[in-house]
Order: sequence, then structure tokens, then C-alpha cells
Amino acid sequence: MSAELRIFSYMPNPRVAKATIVARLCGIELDVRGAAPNELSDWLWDFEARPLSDEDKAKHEHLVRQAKTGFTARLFKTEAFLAAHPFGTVPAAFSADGEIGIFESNSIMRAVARLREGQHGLYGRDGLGASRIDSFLDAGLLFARDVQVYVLAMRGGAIPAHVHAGVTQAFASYMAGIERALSGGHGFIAGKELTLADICYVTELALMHNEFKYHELLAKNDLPVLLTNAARETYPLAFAHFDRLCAHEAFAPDMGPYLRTLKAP
Ligand SMILES: N[C@@H](CCC(=O)N[C@@H](CS)C(=O)NCC(=O)O)C(=O)O
Repeated sequence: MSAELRIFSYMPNPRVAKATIVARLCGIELDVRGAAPNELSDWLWDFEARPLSDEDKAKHEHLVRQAKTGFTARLFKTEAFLAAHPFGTVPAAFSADGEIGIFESNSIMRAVARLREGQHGLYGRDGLGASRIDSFLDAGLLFARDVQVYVLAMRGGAIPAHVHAGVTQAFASYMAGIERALSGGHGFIAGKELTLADICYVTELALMHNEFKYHELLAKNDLPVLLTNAARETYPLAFAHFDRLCAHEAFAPDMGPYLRTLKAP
């Protein structure tokens, strides 16, 4: 069987894991290609993404664009890539023929789930169910945006106070909502079944675990750590759900190795 969707991204990336977890649950083959973040500046950003030799780079000088988010270097993005992905971001998914670009990791995850529409409840069982899941995904994107700014600031070695204040507020608001949703006792965030809402939650919270690597930097800046035992006590259902799903057979191949590299100090 050939891959039904192609995804290009830096690796490892929990936002790509949204798609690979769904693919595992639905028996879908994905073609995932990419490399470590610092290597993607040596890649051609295209449906046929590939590493460029020095000679290739000189030939493709006209494709160079200044990176905006998460990359400091110049990036080689083809016109076709930007036509398919107008915001120029990764993860970048393509239909198998390369004609259709799908961007934003939540939308890529939905696209994978739709490949087996009607055969599972991951994206709800009807229109209203899907809309409820969309609500959690939208709330997740708001949280994810602040986490992204926070992680990139930490990676850059400087954490502006307003960035820390923003993620503190986003974390409190998102986690309180997830805790409340789980307090209904149905077992999953959107109800009685595992859905995209759970997958989005686990992967975005996993990304925030990058904070583990920067405790010293936070202390130096007099800023509190957010992922603490106290937070686990404030949101017990949410963290238990996170731990349980990280160990789930569809999540563990992505979440296990990712979180092991981010062990709590
Ligand atoms: N909310 C987006 C985030 C995508 C994003 O911002 N990607 C950044 C890397 S973290 C990017 O591709 N930057 C490319 C550039 O700056 O040109 C998602 O979930 O897919």
C-alpha cells in the first residue's frame, strides 16, 4: 500500500505525532519526511522535500526566504510549496499527488482521520460531535500558540516577562477546561470515546515539557516553572489522562522517545 498523505516537518515534532497517532489507530500509511530542526535550512521545502548539496543550494539561491518562526536561518521554499502552504510553515501535509496542501497540525490530524470517515469515532459520530471536538481543538490552538512562543523564547536563551505571563495564563485556562471536561467521568475529553481532542491535548502538553530543559534559565530570570508537582495536584484528572495516554500503544511510539529526551531535572 502506498502512503495516502505526505508530511514534511522538522523531527521529532509532537505536532506531527497528532497525525501519526491517528494513522496508527486507523491503519493508515503516511509518508513522513524531514530532519532535525537545524538541518531543515539545508533542505528544499517542497512536496519533493530533500536535503540540498552545496551545489544544489547555489542553484536554488532564488528560492531563499527569511524564516519567521522557529528558524533563524534562511530557508529554501519553492513557489509550489508556498502555493500549497501560503503561511510557509511545517508540519506541511500534501495529498498523495502533491496537489493539495494541508497546514496547521490540527487540520492535518483531521485530514488523516477523514481518510477513514465513518469507520471510527475519532472525529465524532455526527456533525455536532465533530463540532464539539473542533471546540477543543480551537482551545488547544490558543494554548499551543503561547506554548510555542514560550518554548522558542527558552530555546533562544531569553524569556521576556510578558511571554511567561502569557503562557502562565494560557496554561491555567486550558488545563482548567480539560480538568473540568474530564470531571464528567466519561473517560475522555469530549465524551465516552478517544477523539482528536485527546490527541491534541496530549501532544501539545508534551511539547510544553520542553520546559524541563530550562529550569536553570527560568531560575536565573526569577520566573516560576509551570510543569510542577503542584500543577499535577491542581489538575489531577488532566495529568492522569496525559500519563495514561502517553503509555497507550498508539501514542507510546511517539510520546515515549520524545518525553524521555525531556526528563524532569
Ligand atoms: N500552529 C502551527 C504551528 C506551525 C509553525 O509555526 N511552524 C514553524 C516552526 S515551529 C515554521 O514552520 N516556521 C517556518 C518559517 O518561519 O518560515 C501548527 O500547529 O502546525
